[in-house]
Amino acid sequence: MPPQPAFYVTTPIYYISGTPHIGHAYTSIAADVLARTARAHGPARALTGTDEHGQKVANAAAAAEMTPQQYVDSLAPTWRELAPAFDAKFDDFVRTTEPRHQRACLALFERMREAGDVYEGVYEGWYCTHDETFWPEAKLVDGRCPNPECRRPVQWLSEKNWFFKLSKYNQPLLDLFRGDPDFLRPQSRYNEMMAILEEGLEDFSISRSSFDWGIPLPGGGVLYVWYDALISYISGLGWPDDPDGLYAGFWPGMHLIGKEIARFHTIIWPAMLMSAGLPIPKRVFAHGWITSDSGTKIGKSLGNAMDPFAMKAEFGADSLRYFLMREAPFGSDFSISMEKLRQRHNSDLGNDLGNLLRRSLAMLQQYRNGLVPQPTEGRVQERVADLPALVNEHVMCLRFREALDEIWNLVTLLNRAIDEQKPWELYKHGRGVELDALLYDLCEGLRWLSLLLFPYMPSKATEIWHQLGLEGTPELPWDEELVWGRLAAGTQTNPGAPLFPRIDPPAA
Ligand code: ME8
Repeated sequence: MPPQPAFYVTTPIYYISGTPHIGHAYTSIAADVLARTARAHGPARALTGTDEHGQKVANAAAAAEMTPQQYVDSLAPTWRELAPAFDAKFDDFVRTTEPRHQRACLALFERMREAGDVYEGVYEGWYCTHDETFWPEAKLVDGRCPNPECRRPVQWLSEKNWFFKLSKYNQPLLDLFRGDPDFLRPQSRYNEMMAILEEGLEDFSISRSSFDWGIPLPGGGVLYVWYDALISYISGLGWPDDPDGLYAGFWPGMHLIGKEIARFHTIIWPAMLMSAGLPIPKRVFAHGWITSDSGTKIGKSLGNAMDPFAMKAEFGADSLRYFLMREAPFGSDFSISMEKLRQRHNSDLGNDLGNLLRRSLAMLQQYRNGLVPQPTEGRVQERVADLPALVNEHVMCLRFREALDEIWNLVTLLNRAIDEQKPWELYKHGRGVELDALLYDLCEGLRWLSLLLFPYMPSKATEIWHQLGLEGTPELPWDEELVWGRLAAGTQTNPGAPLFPRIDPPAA
């Protein structure tokens, strides 16, 4: 596989006033799978964080009888815990109240002003505080926020603000979309944004002046919270000073987002960057929503939020990670329930993968004292030659489920080899060469599975690694490690506890 350029992926920075739910865990886990796969090929970086300014936070702080700063400081630790709780490894966590972020925002604002793209004006129109979005009268639905997931009352604003000449970037954005259809995936979101671009863009307000919880601007007022939030993707790399060379080394990167914020990420953000003369993101992927069984988007404000920490307590982080990546194509909505989680845990993980490890190592123990035999020309080797490239390609194109399907072909192949070749009979009939070949294929196949599954299930993949008698972790370069025959003959395997003990429904 040719070396890949430095890889950078971000999650949205989550609204600090919310509570982490399974939807947030979903994006963070997906970003982690992507970053871990990229790290198997070269340098990679992942960023997450919290969105801490805006009117919604100011209102929530007032309701909690705290200053906004006290309020956000009290909530930040919970958000910091989200990624580590699901074994998602981020290189940095950016908070929009940090000085490094404020500096970057003001620097970008200044660049856009120097480009002649920022002017003073009066915003007279509607605003949805919950979505932190300006809405023209014509877009309202029954006088309320047009977002079907929100539909809250909107507020009339009349504010003297700074405006961004977004209209100037209408044509460059159309050119971008037409020239690079992969800029925004999946296709449904691309079509939606093209329709907005074809309808024509209007300039819009990038500051607020009726409250002060935001990044203060030199002449008064604060930056509009979305303008501020988007800049976190480069402030988190150290732009503009770039003391550690991270911006130079990793930007532009890829953004993973939920589909409801595609307009901000693929119209407003690239236009801001174009105006400031900076490179635009390589790609934006707007994934689907996790819904309840009735099809409603899961979210705290809808009262149906699923607590990811409770799910983890029942299934473990790896099983949950696997479920989220396997259940549906990344661009589609899907529903989640304890029953569905249980089903995948017991069947894919327990029966297919866990049993493969258990019976392979048990037979090796019984027939060869747990020692890996000499590698021989096995039948599996030729079947897996393309597997690493295929899995990598799927993951880099955000086809997590398809990548897992490919990996599972190897699980099935190995399980079938046991069922068809019946090692117990080979042993009984003294067919030692064939038995050794089969046992080697099983162990080497499991080593490959450990390396390929590490991005999805870091802790279970490491357990497989250790049960195979290998040291360290399978966080290793694929080019060097996914070479058939690297597992040394004579390795003493070390069978351990079942990987995925069965989980039964609670007694009725
Ligand atoms: O929008 N299904 O923050 P937020 C799948 N601060 N993903 C979901 C989800 C669900 N039911 N619910 C939430 C914001 N998400 C802004 C972002 S970025 C510069 C500023 C995930 O706390 C998904 O990634 O509302 C979605 O886009 C994000 O959480 C929204 O998080």
